[in-house]
Amino acid sequence: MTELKGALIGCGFFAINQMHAWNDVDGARIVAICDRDPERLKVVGDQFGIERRYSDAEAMFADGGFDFVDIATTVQSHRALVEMAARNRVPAICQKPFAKTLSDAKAMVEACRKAGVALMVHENFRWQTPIQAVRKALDAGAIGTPFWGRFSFRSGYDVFSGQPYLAEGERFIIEDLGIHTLDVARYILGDVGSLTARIRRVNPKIKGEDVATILLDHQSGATSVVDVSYATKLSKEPFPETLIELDGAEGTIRLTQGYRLEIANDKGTTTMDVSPTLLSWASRPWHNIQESVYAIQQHWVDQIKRGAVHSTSGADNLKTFALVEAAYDSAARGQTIDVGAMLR
Ligand code: NAD
Ligand code: 89V
Repeated sequence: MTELKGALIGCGFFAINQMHAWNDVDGARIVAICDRDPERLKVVGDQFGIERRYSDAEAMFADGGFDFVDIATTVQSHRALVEMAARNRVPAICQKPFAKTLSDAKAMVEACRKAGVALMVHENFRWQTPIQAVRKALDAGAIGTPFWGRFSFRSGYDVFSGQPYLAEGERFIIEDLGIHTLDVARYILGDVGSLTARIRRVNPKIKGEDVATILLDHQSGATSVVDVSYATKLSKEPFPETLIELDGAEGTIRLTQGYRLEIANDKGTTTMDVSPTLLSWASRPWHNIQESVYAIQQHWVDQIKRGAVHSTSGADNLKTFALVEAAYDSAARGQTIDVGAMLR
């Protein structure tokens, strides 16, 4: 198959990473971009040398000439744009959060299924080098069957400077960041049967919650805790590292700050540096996320070429998105939520 041609919608803060990554990906390139803000269209068009520029996505689809669309807008427009891609029979990548509600997300998956086009959610955290290293250690049987886990992201980083809209929503940390951590928990310990959550807002300058603690009952029988905070001021800022603890029948895995992976079992203790690569266009501390953007976009192309389903397909992401909704529901009602029932 020849090189895939892509179109990107949404030329904002994060799209810069996606555009750099498309330059590095083998087998695809971006031929058209779209943003309703003319300034952002010019900045990204000029920086990446893209001549075909649109302020209206319908007009871009009408002109065609691309094999897939990469939707990098914020959540409000995701459903309309994914359904537009489906109507035009164009495979689509959609940024997280996939949708505003689980019922929107289900409709988006159904629209793409009916149209027969691939749909992948840009859920990149599971593609981070340290997370992949944990997955490989488990797959190699390093600790036997895991029975307990903790997936932790605690930070005092000023995330609002790059993404000011995050301070304005009724929902914040679970919808924006916890969604990644919940996805990692699923990726490592499998799907979830039920969940209990507690949330709070510490920073008085924002609208939504900035702290969440979530207890997950995995279908495998394992129990895990997902804890996320943007109100945690540590002596050494860990942003944007996800720290992991896993206890298995035959050993333990610890992914600690500074990208250190420790595996302890009856053979002894091994410690590895699982730092992400600093790509030529990347900058610390974002390089971990930036490398995972490249990895997930390469995966998009590779699976399209193989005709295979993506790791974070729309259908897969429904199971992560259900955890987000269940967490808000649990926190509001003070009850444990049956996640399986939400997906039936
Ligand atoms: P942003 O507001 O900086 O950029 C969004 C852009 O989309 C804006 O330029 C806006 O004009 C444009 N846009 C919105 N609706 C449009 C439409 N219908 N047609 C054309 N253009 C439209 O937002 P951002 O910070 O870049 O975030 C974008 C998405 O990326 C969000 O969903 C966010 O959660 C996600 N994100 C993901 C990661 C990650 O690691 N996966 C990191 C940061 C942000
Ligand atoms: O993934 C995101 O959407 C980002 C960040 C990693 C900073 O939380 O907002």
